[in-house]
Amino acid sequence: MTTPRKVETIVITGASAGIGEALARKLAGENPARRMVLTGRRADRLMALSDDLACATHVLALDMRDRKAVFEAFESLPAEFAEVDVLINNAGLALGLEPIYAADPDQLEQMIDTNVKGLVYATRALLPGMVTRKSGHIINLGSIAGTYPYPGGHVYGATKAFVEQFSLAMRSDLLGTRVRVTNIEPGMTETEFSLVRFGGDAAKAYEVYRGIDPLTAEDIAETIAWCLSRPPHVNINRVELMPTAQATGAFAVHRNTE
Ligand code: NDP
Ligand code: 8X3
Repeated sequence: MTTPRKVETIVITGASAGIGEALARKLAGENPARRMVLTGRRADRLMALSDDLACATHVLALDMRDRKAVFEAFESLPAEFAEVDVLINNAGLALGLEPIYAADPDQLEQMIDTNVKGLVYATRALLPGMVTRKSGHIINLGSIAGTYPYPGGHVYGATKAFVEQFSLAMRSDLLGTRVRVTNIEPGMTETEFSLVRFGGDAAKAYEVYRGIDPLTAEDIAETIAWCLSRPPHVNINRVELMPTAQATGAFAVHRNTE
């Protein structure tokens, strides 16, 4: 048995807000010796976060939908960040809540390109190094929406179902490499998620969480940190978590009215 490498270099996609930002703060706070690559489209947010963190950071202003940019950036990381131990595939979004027959095709495409294709690009770019070093951990942000459908969730939920299956499938391919894969599947978590989903409509976003105690970005960050801190022989395949105030519902039935 060789001694596993200590977790040191961590890539977080979508670190400019919400869960990604909370996780960067949590992991840097736990161990300032860590090195962190922070990605997102909003460079100003990433720079401000980087200034706040005690650990060494490398900021990548990057649109995850841009395949060439993602591969180039991750395959040419500065030497001190090049040996990535952990990839947090967090960048993602939901857009709209209209039924599929009325949804905006551009929004549908943006969800697929970000949540599915962007996640695959980052994974494909960074996995070879992990496999060669026989050490690594990929944490994907799935969702309860990948398991339980809800009206208007169609493509968003389907992207997260992809993430769920992709995570399990990767475990098959990675057997024997010591690289771990975990899918985190949260329910309602109050971040900028609903603001983004409703195109910046703060009143609509507020309604989503009104009167309940939703999960927080910090709750998810703690869950991820716990998964990362398990000993190397333990792979947490998936974690599904919801606010106590949320549950799945009964099947919906439409009755003919005569
Ligand atoms: P936020 O909207 O607060 O954060 C989303 C992050 O993703 C931002 O940093 C954003 O950065 C980044 N992002 C979005 N699109 C792109 C893109 N094209 N390229 C690069 N980065 C992008 O939402 P959350 O923190 O809540 O969401 C994080 C993940 O968690 C998502 O995958 C989401 O689906 C998942 N999730 C969220 C839940 C919730 O209820 N909040 C529940 C279950 C899962 P920027 O805009 O700067 O590019
Ligand atoms: C986000 C959770 O239930 O709003 O993935 O789709 S939900």
